Amino acid sequence: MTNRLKNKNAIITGSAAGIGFETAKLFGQEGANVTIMDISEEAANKAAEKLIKEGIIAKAYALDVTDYNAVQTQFKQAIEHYQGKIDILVNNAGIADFGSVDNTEPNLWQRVMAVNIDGTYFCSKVVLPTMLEQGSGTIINCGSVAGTVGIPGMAAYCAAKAAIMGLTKQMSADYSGKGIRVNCVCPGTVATTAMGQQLLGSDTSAATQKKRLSKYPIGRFGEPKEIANGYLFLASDESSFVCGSSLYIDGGMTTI
Ligand code: NAI
Ligand code: 1HS
Repeated sequence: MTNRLKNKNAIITGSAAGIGFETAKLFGQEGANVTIMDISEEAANKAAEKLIKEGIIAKAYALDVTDYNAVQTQFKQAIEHYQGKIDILVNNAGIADFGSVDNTEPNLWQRVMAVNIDGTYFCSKVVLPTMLEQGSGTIINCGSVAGTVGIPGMAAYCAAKAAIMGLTKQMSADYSGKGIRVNCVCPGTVATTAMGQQLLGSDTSAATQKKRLSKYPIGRFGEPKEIANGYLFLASDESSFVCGSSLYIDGGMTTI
């Protein structure tokens, strides 16, 4: 532990599992008071218990980031729980699904957009009044390589992630002069999470694996900790001059 987030209060959405959980753990190990928020109440509670057992200060809340009323209620409680101060928001919650425009049904399109982009907007909207009053804070959104290049058969997801990356720059333009930095991470495939497994699907044949990996110059997929490290950099004061950036953590996927 190097205490890079000592005395910072951090809310991480979608943090009961995967990249979000790894981020909550890392932030806690770096001295932050952590708020786990996740659509799965049971998983959120278990995640917080795990962190508390490690000596981390953590509290869990059930939250569907697409429900604006719930976002308002749960964030109010979460911010109050840590004495009304909020230093870090990580808009990590996201879902992916498959379909090209011609065969994506509107309800799937709307759900993918809702969780990724509406959720990012809702959660940011409710922390901003406190951050503006403080004159400090950092918001980190979750883009993707899919927000930069077209991934065949992922229309809604690519659109949602591109929107998040655009919103990141826009928010940075509005708030960086007010002490609030806004950035995003853009991960490449992290195969070990539930989303990674969904992405890779059931075809785990060597030929398919080789084809997928050929998109990654580094020759492997990412690990949740590698994305958490990016969130940590953007959350910490080490990135104090970094505003509105997209940090690609993708093994070079977007370079070829
Ligand atoms: P995951 O599926 O393993 O975990 C996502 C977490 O978010 C789960 O705990 C889930 O319950 C929660 N969640 C889902 N919908 C929610 C909602 N409406 N409200 C609150 N919580 C909700 O996913 P993973 O892989 O950890 O992804 C995290 C973020 O990283 C996502 O934004 C994803 O789009 C992004 N990402 C993931 C990549 C990957 O290959 N795994 C690559 C690029 C970006
Ligand atoms: C789900 C995540 O945002 C990554 S989409 C990229 C898929 S791949 O074709 O580069 O493995």
